Amino acid sequence: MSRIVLPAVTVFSAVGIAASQALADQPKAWGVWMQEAASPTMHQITALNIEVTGIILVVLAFVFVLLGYVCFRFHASRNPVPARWTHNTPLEVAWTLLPVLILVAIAFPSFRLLYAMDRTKDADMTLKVTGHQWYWSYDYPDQKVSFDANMVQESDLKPGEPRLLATDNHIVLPVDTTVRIQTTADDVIHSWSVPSLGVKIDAFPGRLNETWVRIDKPGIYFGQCSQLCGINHGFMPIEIEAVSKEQFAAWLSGQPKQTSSAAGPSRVAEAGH
Ligand SMILES: [Cu+2]
Repeated sequence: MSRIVLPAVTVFSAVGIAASQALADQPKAWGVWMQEAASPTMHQITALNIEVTGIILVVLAFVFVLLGYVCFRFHASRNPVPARWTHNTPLEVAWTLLPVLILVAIAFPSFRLLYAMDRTKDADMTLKVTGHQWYWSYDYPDQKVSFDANMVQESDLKPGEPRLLATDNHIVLPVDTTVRIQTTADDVIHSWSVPSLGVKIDAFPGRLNETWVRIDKPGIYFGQCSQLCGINHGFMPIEIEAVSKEQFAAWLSGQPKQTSSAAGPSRVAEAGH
């Protein structure tokens, strides 16, 4: 299989090198490929996607070549008297077995990845995420920090802040740190999703879901609610600033303990730590 996917890997890794100059990725106009990976989960998702796309292309090419051959070879002018047989046991075994083998070959890496991204035993810290109509609130239970994060309205955007993605308060997380993420909601079902970190997890009222993230490099990462949750579903984005462990500690010490949105955190970069 590795020989089959090699051309695809070569093409896409060239794209990856070009994109890696930006610190953190975000949605772009006319973007078609996934955002640049910034966590082990997303690196594996990207790799699996390339593998499966390779398999799809091989199957697609095979079917089209076969179809072309049949159109040509059995055209009425070349084959005026059609054969009358309707069964061919070896052929039927082959076209049943081959797809099964292909699906099994896809299933193994898929399940391996599903279990890897499910949850972690050894988290260094916890971030609790609560979905509301229509904003997110965040708790760092061990550090006793809590705040709400609302979308920045278009008229209030500062230069460089992306429309519909920037939030007034935002999550700050240290890089190279395994963070347990727990999600819940206080009204309807939401979904907390950050593409470049490979996280998409539903937030249910009355239930705690868990996943984890480990961010590779500093930068600002954006996400959106991904479960239709009402009229302002499209206006409850997610903004994460990943910083060094030292900057994170400095940010934490500047946070008011156990208060909600009143005095929100400022961006670490702006505060000049
Ligand atoms: Cu929502």
